[in-house]
Amino acid sequence: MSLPKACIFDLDGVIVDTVPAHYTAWKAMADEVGVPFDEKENENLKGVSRFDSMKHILSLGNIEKSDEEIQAYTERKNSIYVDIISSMTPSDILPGVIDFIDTLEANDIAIAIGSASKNTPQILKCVGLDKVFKVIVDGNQITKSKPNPEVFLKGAERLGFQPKECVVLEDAISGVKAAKDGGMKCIGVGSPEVLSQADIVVDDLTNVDIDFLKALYSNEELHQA
Ligand code: B16
Ligand code: MG
Repeated sequence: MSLPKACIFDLDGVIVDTVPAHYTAWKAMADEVGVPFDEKENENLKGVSRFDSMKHILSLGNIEKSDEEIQAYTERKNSIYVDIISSMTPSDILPGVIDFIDTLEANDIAIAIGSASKNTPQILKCVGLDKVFKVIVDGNQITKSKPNPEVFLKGAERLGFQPKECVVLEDAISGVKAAKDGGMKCIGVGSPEVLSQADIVVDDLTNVDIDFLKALYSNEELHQA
């Protein structure tokens, strides 16, 4: 096999830069419960569901809350978040994404979304990508949050391909682990130190092309793009 059959894209932090909006909204919740929270700590929430993210923030301050209270925090967090992202437009798509999608389509490589976000449909609509992906698996359709591989395995299954025939593009530690535990190749988008479990890490998708995918599948020595 010299090329993958499909690419499964994470959404937040790979296709659109919603990471600062998530951070702003979680920081407001952390301030409310009196827990110190910064961008480094926010790395641990990337790819993690809303409920588990709030639980994580509370655990940082050894704070106990009932499931109902946690749910109420997540609803408040989401309303801050949705307010910020509702003004997103196609100009918020990250560098290299559109060209890479065009390349994949031209080479008959299927594309899917594998995101933990329940806001996936709204985000894709805002940025004009709601009719582009063959398969969309998001937070509304999964029961186990990343690092569990469920979201990507469902994506591969609905595409009709084996996990090893799919490449996942991910910006989160939890998402990279999910892809690798699911038996897929993984291109990390971000810092090589943070995403050390990925097969290769890039800053963004600008230099990810067909030759890059061929190299990934032929196990050639890969250098950071
Ligand atoms: P929502 P991804 C993830 O999306 C985000 O990285 C993570 O920060 C967020 O908490 C999670 O979605 C749930 O999002 O609150 O919108 O349902 O990176 O898997 O595309
Ligand atoms: Mg992400």
